[in-house]
Amino acid sequence: MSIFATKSIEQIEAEQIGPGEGTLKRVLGPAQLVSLGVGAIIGTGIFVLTGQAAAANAGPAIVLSMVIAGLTSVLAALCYSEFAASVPVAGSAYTYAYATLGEFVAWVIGWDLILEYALGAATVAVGWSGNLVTLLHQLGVTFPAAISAAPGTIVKVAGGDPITAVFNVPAVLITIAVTLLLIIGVSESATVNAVIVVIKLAVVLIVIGAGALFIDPANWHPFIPPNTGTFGEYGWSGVLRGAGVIFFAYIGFDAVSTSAQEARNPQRDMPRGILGSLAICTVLFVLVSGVMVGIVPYRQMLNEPAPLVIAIDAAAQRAVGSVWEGPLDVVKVLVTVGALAALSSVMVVMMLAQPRIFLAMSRDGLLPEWAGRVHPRFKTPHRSTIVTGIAVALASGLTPIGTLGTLVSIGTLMAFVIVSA
Ligand code: ALA
Repeated sequence: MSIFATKSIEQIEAEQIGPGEGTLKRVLGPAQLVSLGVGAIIGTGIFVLTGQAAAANAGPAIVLSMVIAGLTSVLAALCYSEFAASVPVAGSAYTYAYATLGEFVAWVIGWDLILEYALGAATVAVGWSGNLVTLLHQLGVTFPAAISAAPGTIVKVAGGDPITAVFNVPAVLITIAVTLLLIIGVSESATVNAVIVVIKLAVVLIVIGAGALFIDPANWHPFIPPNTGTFGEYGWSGVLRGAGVIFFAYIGFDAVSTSAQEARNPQRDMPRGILGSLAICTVLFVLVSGVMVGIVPYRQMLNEPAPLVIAIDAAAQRAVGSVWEGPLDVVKVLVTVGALAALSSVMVVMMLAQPRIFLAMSRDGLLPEWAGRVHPRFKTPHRSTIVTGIAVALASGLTPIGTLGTLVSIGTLMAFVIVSA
């Protein structure tokens, strides 16, 4: 047997029946698949990174960066759609590599996907922790700084000396909560995700609608600020660098493909889920970023972890004395709550995806048999979900967000390259 041996689609589908306890349930319809995609996509990228990319790289042309990153994602999404419809099993990029490039490449990409999904969830858990501490602070509650970040991280404390953190407790708690939900069932997880998706879509639409009233077109000029002489600092190179930075915002449409084995009608609905969610998010991202740099001069968003809050703040200052003053204060709190909700659902979908890759690898004998077991009642891959939960909890409790984010980008890029190949 060559390590480059491939498997036919018929063989892959036949092997999906698990030992004893059966297989995953085909329960997900088109709306749930689109909402899984939106759930995975809208998160840290749009709520955190957009301001940084506009301030440091693209200026108001962050809108063009969004379009470029969106178009690039569409190319990968077309490949994923084609595959998810023709090989509707749980393994996603891992299985597609097995069917085409052979077992060795599949094995490499199977492990690589841990970088995208498990560490992606860990990255977002750390972001969630930061947002929770901010929200508690807004509510007048001080969370102990020492247990709010990875070991060695210097945490600024209002009115006191900086503290060196020892562990990120909120990140671990949200990971445990998501793990328990995922064990209980895929329908339940999809329902919770759908509720969160409605909340975050509402928040994004409110920001677009309310913010649009307070745009000062002068902030859009010059649309592409002149390059500073350094590659990636404004000018066209800045637009491209910006696209690279906010590419993270689009990651997640591919996670839909790991649910192909749980889709009722994968041939019809997987392309709808993958391309539909990407299309919705691309339009929203272009609008949100355009509104954001229309309200606030882009340079003001440098190193700001909550750029949308800064934008709504600026709008609120312009609205003082008008009927909008009160509503905009509410919108500001909604944005923080929306960010927390958004990050939770990104975690749900990423941590839904990871055990399904393990399940597929186990069915092929590339992981032990227990990793592919499906719970007799819940019909979820409970053991690999627990292992994923423990790994994500440890990574998010102990690792700084910058390290995690870099590993996620490497893993995702590699997966997209292999799927396209
Ligand atoms: N696209 C996801 C996010 O921005 C990974 O959080």
